[in-house]
Amino acid sequence: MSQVILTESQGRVGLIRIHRPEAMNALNDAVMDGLSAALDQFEANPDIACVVLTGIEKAFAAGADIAAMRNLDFAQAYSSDFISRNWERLLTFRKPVIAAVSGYALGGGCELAMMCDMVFAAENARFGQPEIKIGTLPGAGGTQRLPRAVGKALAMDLCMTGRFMDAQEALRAGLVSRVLPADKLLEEALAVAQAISNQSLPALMMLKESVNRAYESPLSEGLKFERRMLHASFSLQDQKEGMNAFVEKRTPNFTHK
Ligand code: DAK
Repeated sequence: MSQVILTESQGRVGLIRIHRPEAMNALNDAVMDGLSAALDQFEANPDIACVVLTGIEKAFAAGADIAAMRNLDFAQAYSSDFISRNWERLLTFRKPVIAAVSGYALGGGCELAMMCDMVFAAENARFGQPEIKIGTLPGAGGTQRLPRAVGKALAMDLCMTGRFMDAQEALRAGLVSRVLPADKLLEEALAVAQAISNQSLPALMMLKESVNRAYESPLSEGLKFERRMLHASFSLQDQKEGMNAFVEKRTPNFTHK
């Protein structure tokens, strides 16, 4: 595993840290390849049910590495499928992922947070899509996921001005679900991840797939998909265990089957 990505397991939770402090965690090939490898490892491990993705105190990630990409020309960017090839892994990761954001989440860093299932922000978090200030535009979903998360007006405001949004504004806008003191961020994210990881893993995965359908299909198709997933969940041993435990007034013992 590359040193810019640090991983550890705590119970059924996998923790991934982006660690490139000299460049505000700017995202280069080493970071994205390392992140993909870490996700592969946690996806393949049946004892991991939830992942927390975090950075350093000053930055979740201040965007794609500007120094590394500034001299690219169109032909190189297009033919090498610049960035796309190692930026998609989070999107195919099937277990729940919490982004724990402290400091800057800018450009590709904000886009990376938005690829996670939920975002917790420290009080010092700053979100933005400042690509316009360096003569370009968001390229990893900022123009698509940001309007879905916060609405068109605020997305245009952030993308066109390049201004940063603080944690409270991000909470009001719906980009993040919790704001925490910086020194409690990771503790809380890990505690929530532990609680989630005690639920039935296949049911969590079906739930994640169903919520993501809300972004990919019209309401009627999403509702149909959700209904079929619900029917399928009745084939899980965990569904029987969960409902029996409720009726018998005891804590369920999920086996993730
Ligand atoms: N890239 C490279 N280095 C960066 C960086 C970045 N994005 N952000 C910060 N650094 C480096 C700085 O150059 C500096 O390095 P040294 O000078 O010490 O060597 C070090 O980190 C500390 O930064 P500062 O000295 O600037 O620290 P400050 O506290 O004064 O300011 C800041 C922090 C985060 C506000 C500032 O560094 C800043 O504005 N950074 C740039 C933010 C930005 O513009 N981000 C968007 C980048 S464009 C694509 C997918 C995605 C993308 C593109 C394509 N495809 C799928 C095709 C994404 C594009 C982007 O993200």
